[in-house]
Amino acid sequence: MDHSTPWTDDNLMSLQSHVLAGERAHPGATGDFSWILSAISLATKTIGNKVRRARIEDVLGELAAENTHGERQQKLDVIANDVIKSCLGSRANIGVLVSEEEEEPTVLRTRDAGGRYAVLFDPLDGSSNIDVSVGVGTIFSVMRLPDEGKGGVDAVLSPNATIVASGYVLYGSSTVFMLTTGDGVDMFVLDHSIGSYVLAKRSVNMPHTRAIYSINEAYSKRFPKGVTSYLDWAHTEGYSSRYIGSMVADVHRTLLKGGIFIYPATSDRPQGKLRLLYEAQPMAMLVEQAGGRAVTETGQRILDLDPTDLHERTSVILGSTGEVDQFLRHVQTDHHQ
Ligand code: P6P
Repeated sequence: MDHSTPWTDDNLMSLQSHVLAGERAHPGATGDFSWILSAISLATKTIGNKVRRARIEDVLGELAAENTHGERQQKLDVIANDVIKSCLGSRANIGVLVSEEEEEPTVLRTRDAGGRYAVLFDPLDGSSNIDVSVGVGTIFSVMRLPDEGKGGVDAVLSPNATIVASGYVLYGSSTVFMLTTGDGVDMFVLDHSIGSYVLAKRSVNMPHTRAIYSINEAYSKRFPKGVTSYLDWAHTEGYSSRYIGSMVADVHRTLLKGGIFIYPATSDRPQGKLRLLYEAQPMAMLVEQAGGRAVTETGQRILDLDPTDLHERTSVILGSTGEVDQFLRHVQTDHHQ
């Protein structure tokens, strides 16, 4: 007998109630984790407000400062970084914060002083697009630190550290919060009229194939041969090309519509451009939880990579399993030639 009625299946579920429901479903859950996600929710609502009002509050444009990677910082990058740190800093169970905007991590407390988690984030990815109102985003992952040791950077780089959640918030035509805690990907949209992220889609599931590739073809002369032979194949097969140049927006489209997002190593960037810990790995966890694949050009699973530096870079190939497999066939053929 079908007990479901419209109101039981689609009742209004906020991010907060969704996370609390998840906590209740895990006996022994301490609420630690929910406490962190609520801080990320608050921070991203604040950041979204700043992004939406950028022109009005004149927070556009570049600062004289550069970030740790020699990239000119946008004012909003710095503001977003400060907002996240001020929201997370009050959570007593966080040991370390790692930000794309800061060379050194913020060590809030040692492991034995209660610092069980690290939060790693790119506060405002794609920020160079803000001036032209293209979607930008916050990318984050929550890592449970190993029980042994003091905590701090060594704990974050430890192979025993475990990513327990990852997600992003896309500040686009709507503000979308994508979250996985290891049991599928759920999508929430910020309802400004009530100031809450409301559940819009449970268990996001990527199509197995989709003839869309996303890559910056301006670098074609610097791609390895396998990448160019894949692109020649895709052109012959009539694929569509979609590239926004904002990782969160490009990955969001890939998650919802399928396809493949490729940021490969190039001759001038042999390690790739995107950062492993707070861009590639959070996105890889989301993509895998949505039924896709996330690898490097050599076919290595991104989530299996052991970082040796907080800001190290990697090539990123992620998307529908059928599309990633097709790409690897071209690249691996190239390696054997
Ligand atoms: P390119 C934005 O600067 C970013 O870090 C990602 O959001 C985006 O995917 C990539 O760089 C775009 O890089 O070299 O194509 O401009």
